[in-house]
Amino acid sequence: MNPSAAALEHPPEVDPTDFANAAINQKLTPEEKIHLLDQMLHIRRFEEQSGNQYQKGRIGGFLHRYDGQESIAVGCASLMGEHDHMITAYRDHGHALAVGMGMNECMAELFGKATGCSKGKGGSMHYFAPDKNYWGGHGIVGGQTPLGTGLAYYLKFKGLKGSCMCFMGDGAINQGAYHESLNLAGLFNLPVIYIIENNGYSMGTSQCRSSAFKNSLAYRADGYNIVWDIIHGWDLYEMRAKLQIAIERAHNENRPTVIEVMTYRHYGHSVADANAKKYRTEAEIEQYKQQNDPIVLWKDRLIQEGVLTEEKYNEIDKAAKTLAAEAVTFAENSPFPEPSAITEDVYYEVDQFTEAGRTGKHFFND
Ligand SMILES: Cc1ncc(C[n+]2csc(CCOP(=O)(O)OP(=O)(O)O)c2C)c(N)n1
Ligand SMILES: [Mg+2]
Repeated sequence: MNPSAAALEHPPEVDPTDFANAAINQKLTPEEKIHLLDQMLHIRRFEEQSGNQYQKGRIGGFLHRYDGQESIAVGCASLMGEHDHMITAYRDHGHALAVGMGMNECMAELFGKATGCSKGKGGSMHYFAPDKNYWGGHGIVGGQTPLGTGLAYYLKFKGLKGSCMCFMGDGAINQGAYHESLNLAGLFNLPVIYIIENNGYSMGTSQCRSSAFKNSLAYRADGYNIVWDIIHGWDLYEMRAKLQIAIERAHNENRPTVIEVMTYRHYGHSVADANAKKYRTEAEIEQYKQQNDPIVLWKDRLIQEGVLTEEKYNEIDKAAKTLAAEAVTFAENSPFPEPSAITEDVYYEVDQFTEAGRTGKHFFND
């Protein structure tokens, strides 16, 4: 269980009785609300297929599923503008699909095929789409935090009105790189939003056994003079309402935010840990699945609002399942990369023969 959930001491900056009333949510059209559901279902059905295909031996390496956490990536992606960026850790499928990457390129990447988003050479933990402001996909716990801080530095340096949403797990907050990042972000006033997806566990270790904290994990931000907040991640309205405040802080004041999002993963840490019931009780898993599944909650909410019917839901879900199944066929039928491709795509600047690659000077020098 996530202890932080019981310690909501920080006053919310928007109406906590119903986040649907926040201006950013009031603006949503029925079509947009359905689209958010569609995206969450895409992720859920993609992950089901990824798990199935792994078990069939078609996928090598690691695989970390995002089932249960969908509303976080989808809520955040729905708020992205031209200069808003995302970077995350190895649990990266949900963010990828949420920013608009296709199931085919994502499934093919899992299969190690040349048609994958990283040409089959990255696998599950290394999805990238720079054209969609999506910077991966990183396997080293906390390794993405300095990179995300750097992206925010870039935005400020260039005078762009944007933000970098830098996602991590609750286990990453004890890494030195995270603290160095917070220090620089607080010191330089960088438009970065550190989003801790607190699913209660780092592999098989519960939050209580891995982190020393007062009140909440986000509260540590106080020490770096960074504003922080807590979000119940399973509520898409709350996710969007509170994240929007952080985005505006980044856009208008060039200031960072730390957000702790309460969430839960339905399955094991990775495929190597399919027996996730060893370190958490069956009752806890069931409770989250029954009461805190972001898709069920959003579905119920939309039916209550008269925006959705059971029939429409089934239709959307069926289409998501079909897309996921088609992605498997696409991946199966795609070729593996040529052995000669192993030396390609190692360093972008050199491969592309860019000015930076030739001169060794990057954007800070122009
Ligand atoms: C620096 C480093 N140490 C250890 C690992 C092994 N490892 C991979 S995932 C993980 C747990 C991280 O949990 P959390 O940050 O809560 O993310 P979650 O998996 O829950 O999304 C660990 C210890 C690693 N990849 N990198
Ligand atoms: Mg975790």
